[in-house]
Amino acid sequence: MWDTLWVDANLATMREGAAPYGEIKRGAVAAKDGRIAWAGYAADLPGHAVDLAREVRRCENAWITPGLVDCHTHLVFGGNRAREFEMRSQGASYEEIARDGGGIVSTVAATRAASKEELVESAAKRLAGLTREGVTTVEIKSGYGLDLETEIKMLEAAGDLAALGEVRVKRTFLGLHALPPEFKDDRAAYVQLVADVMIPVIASEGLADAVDAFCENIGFTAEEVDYVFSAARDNGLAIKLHAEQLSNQHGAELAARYGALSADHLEHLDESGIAAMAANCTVAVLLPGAFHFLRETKLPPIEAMRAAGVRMAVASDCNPGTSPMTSPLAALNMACTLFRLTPEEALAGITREGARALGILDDVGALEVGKACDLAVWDIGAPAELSYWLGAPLLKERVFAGRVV
Ligand code: DI6
Ligand code: FE
Repeated sequence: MWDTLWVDANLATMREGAAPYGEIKRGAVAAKDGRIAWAGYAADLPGHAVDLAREVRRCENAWITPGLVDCHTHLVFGGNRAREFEMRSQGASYEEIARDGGGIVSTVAATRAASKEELVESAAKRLAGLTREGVTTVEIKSGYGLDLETEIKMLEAAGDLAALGEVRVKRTFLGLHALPPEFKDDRAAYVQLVADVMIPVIASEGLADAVDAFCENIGFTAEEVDYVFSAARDNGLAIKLHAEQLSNQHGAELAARYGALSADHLEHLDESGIAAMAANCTVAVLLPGAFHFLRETKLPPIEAMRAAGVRMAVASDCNPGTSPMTSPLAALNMACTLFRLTPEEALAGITREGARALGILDDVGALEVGKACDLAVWDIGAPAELSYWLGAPLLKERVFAGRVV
């Protein structure tokens, strides 16, 4: 006997190699103990719905997709940067503001000043924006503390969000996000602190699953990132990288050499970076929200990545500076309108490929027996509508670990 059975539904399973979207019209999905126990054509169910599950939910022809996986966010932070947004509207550039002590560093001050409870409270509101549109797994980066105490406070706040029991959370330590003001005359000492002190503590306390860095002319050099990545590897943490967002630092190649799960942004990625990512199965995480907010004009090399077989994920990059966006569906729309992904690629990007970019494809990202029963039930007539509408209330029901939440 299953716990719950969803019927009168169409499934976009997002399984590979099958029909577009892994589509199953007139399908059904069953949950047992939080996992998917059955998924397929309703006609193939092994009996009458009411005899098969304790609860039968009729979906009135809605579409069921895997719960969305937002694989790149900076959801936990203090304050916001609406003032900087105003300055940008008067002509200041992101880089100018960053060099002036604004930008990331101003969020660092606000995050250091906030209590863990305050961080949880403000992030919970942003998380509600994501879950309202079907997110069931979210990655959350630290990186606005830049000292051990505040980085731990951020990672614990992310852990507290997970403890609310509404989403899965993967945590990423982003020590090399910006140079903290107190180290402005000694970069090397900060890089050493991150690699030799922070990473071992964070790894041994189980506070993060992965390490990320901002490899950029206003961030850290490939050499500095290399030093920190080797500490990540030695401490058993997965690797991700903000690469080639504003300039080409050949960060994606470095990340790929470390077997990184993903390289993210990638507007300035070149052929050798693409080849390295393809060879190492490093996922390209596309962040059209940041592209949009920065009014960027250089497009990531989508066509070349597609041709090389690089997997592409799509995420919100929710952060106070370059992507104050809490809408995964807006990210899908922008991935299609700005980056020319197909709606199918975009949806795969925020389900299956997002899961791959987090190293949890065995567990989530597609409607497959054995995976967690994380579902989004949508009031739409075809899956392309998820990328097509902007701002429409499409979600009918969200299911986390088999429970309707
Ligand atoms: N790249 C980004 O887009 C965000 N971080 C990063 O390394 C921006 C973070 C911020 O401006 O607060
Ligand atoms: Fe980011």
